[in-house]
Amino acid sequence: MSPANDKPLVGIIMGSNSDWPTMQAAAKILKEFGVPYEARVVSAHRTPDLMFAYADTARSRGLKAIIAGAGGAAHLPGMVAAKTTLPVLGVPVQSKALSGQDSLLSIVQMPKGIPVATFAIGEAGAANAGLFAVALLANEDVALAKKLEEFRTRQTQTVLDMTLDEQ
Ligand code: RP5
Repeated sequence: MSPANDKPLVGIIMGSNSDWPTMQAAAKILKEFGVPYEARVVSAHRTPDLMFAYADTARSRGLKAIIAGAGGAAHLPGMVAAKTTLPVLGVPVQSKALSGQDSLLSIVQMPKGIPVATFAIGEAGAANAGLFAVALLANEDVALAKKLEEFRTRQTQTVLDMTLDEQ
């Protein structure tokens, strides 16, 4: 899945299609900025061979970053990071049992040597992972950096324009 037919620069992967309502927030940001992406279900424990192949070939296929979302014992981002030197952005999906605390700790507590940039639990984290991927790409892309500046300016203006109802 990609907004254009361009080669994807960012891979969005997730452990299950039940993660997609959350991970769509990352896709929405990339689409808004015109960054070509792909989105796929890749499970660390249910499709381990696919996960290895995905991570192994990610750089040679032209990806610049991988956004990986998972819930529960969320080992997908860490395992993918173990198999590629691309930046891996981890999104803890809100789990039913522990509201995503388990996902967060599984992703954030990587032992030294294999980093995963970890974002907030749920949709906010997915959107911020999308924005972070844009910021990474913007280092080498002046037009994208300008779009990011404009996004921030609009966001600031939205808050400056906020009014409160009379009490
Ligand atoms: C994880 O288990 C997925 O990332 C998902 O968050 C969670 C539940 O998966 P399903 O049972 O909905 O497929 O692997």
